[in-house]
Amino acid sequence: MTKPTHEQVLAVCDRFAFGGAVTDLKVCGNGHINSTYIVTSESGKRYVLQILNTAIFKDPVGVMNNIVAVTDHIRKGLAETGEDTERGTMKVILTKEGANGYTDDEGRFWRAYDFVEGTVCRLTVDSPETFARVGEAFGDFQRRLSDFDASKLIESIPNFHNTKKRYADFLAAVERNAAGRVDSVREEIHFITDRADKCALIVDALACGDLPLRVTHNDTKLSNILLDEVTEEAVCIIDLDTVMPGSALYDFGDSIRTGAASAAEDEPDLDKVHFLPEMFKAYARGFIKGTGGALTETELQMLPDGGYVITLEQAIRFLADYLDGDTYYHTDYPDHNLVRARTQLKLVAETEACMEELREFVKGLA
Ligand code: GN1
Ligand code: MG
Repeated sequence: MTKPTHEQVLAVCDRFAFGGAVTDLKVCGNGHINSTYIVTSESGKRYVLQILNTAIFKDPVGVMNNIVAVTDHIRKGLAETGEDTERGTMKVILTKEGANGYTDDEGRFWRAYDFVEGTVCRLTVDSPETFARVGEAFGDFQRRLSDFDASKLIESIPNFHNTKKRYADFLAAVERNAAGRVDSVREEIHFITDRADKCALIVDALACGDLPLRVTHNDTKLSNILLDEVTEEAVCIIDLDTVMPGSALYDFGDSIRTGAASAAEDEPDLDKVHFLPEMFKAYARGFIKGTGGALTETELQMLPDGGYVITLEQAIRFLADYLDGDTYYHTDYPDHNLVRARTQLKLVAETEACMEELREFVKGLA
């Protein structure tokens, strides 16, 4: 789909109930999937305007219905306990016609949110205290949705964290060799195929009922939570596109993947990339507290597997996209997906070396 012109974006703004004319419009580049703009209206209020990637999210209206239902539920809970309903969850801005999104003449699907002022989003954190708060917030998110009727949700991306399927898709990408890159990444491919059995850990435990199905966020990377710019308090969980039934371990794992790492997901210098057990521990403490004691014995025991499997899964996804010629993730340069895959593999290797220590630690918490 072609990039909209500035004038086209302004015309789209006019469709949404932004309370006044637009005085400023900026592109905001960070996500790997959707395209984001920051809109300021004459009232001074700011909004986030996004093009939802409909090659990936095939049912955009369904995705928005999910988000409206989930955020309404959370907001109701916040109101009941007198917490911050303004900044505590995302607020969808409807179109002037009252729809939860707008499809333009070229078929792009647009949606909008309130901009949460006074917050920052980070790719890495240094402080274990901050990361523990992030853990508590994501745990709390699951707790708040524990009484949400999951049958109201569509599955926005089927098999999203089906790591076995991700692995099979990866093997197919190796087989296709669409971009002719296989020979240059043999070592990475072998690293992954050596760990094929690990891809079954969470999927099989869910299938046999050892792990419960919950309503989960499924994309809990560090940059998907807004922190107060002054206090670093966790303020608002964003990017709810993939909220659907899943495992607590997915949410735990994706935060560990990004926050218990010493560098950003696309750090090209692997010497700077390390798994940080102390950050894992801080997050685990926060997460368990946030879930309010809801995690089962098996979930607790498998927290280290959550971090491990989701990091491996992400490596598989980045490398598969590299082999396919970068058709899924936005990339800024030709080897971007390979750089990303390599950081993930380094983290997998270092996590493996600490697994016993992590297991001992969570045993102590349980
Ligand atoms: C994508 O949407 P965004 O940029 O937060 C991806 C996640 C990956 C992540 C890797 C729908 O997340 O699954 O973990 O990139 N989202 C989708 O940074 O595929
Ligand atoms: Mg996203």
